Amino acid sequence: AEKAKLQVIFVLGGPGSGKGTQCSKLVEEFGLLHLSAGDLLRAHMKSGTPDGNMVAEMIAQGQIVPSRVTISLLEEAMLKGGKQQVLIDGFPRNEENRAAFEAQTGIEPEFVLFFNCPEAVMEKRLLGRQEGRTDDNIETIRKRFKVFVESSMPIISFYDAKGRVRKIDADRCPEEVYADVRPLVQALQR
Ligand code: UP5
Ligand code: MG
Repeated sequence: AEKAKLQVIFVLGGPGSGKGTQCSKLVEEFGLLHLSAGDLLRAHMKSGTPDGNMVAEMIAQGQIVPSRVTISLLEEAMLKGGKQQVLIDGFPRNEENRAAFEAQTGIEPEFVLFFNCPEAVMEKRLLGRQEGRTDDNIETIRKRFKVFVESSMPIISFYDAKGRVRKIDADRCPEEVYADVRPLVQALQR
């Protein structure tokens, strides 16, 4: 039998734009594999290896971890997950991430979900979150916003130029946002 081709959706948007929240809803309805690069890196932080310590430091500073680390975590999780459809949440974050992922895996995304949200709204959400993340303090939040604008927005522009971006107004309640997200992913189901 022919091996089914992996279908990847990149889920991008600023810190606190609702990537994780919307991915959970998609998993619940469609059963695809959800890989949050940030969650994988936070788990890796706890490994106590030199790489793990570097990751902890970079996350606390809101900096982008080298793709070597992130891509190996994503590849391992994709293999282990064993699903045909994969949501990659919070990656690629810069040109280095994007180019390395494409070169190493040969995967191009079906499309890019882009959650567009004003910074003031994202800031309020992140400050309200009670998960104890080392980067949910106002100083690091401001650094994360700056990195998003300078390094991650160009990736969205890159895919937009290829007609691959599906832009969603994320400044609404989760259910209203999902009403726009759902049909995009539904269209990939057979
Ligand atoms: N919330 C969600 N949706 C809402 C809505 N519609 N209305 C009102 N409230 C809403 O949501 C954030 C909060 O808002 C929650 O409390 C939620 O209930 C509420 P969430 O769904 O968690 O938003 P999300 O976009 O996932 O926010 P997150 O903080 O996870 O985004 P980041 O992009 O900042 O975090 P990530 O985990 O992707 O990355 C963290 C760090 O890891 C990066 O800064 C970087 O240092 C490192 N990293 C890399 O180096 N490389 C990578 O590839 C990935 C990460
Ligand atoms: Mg998240």
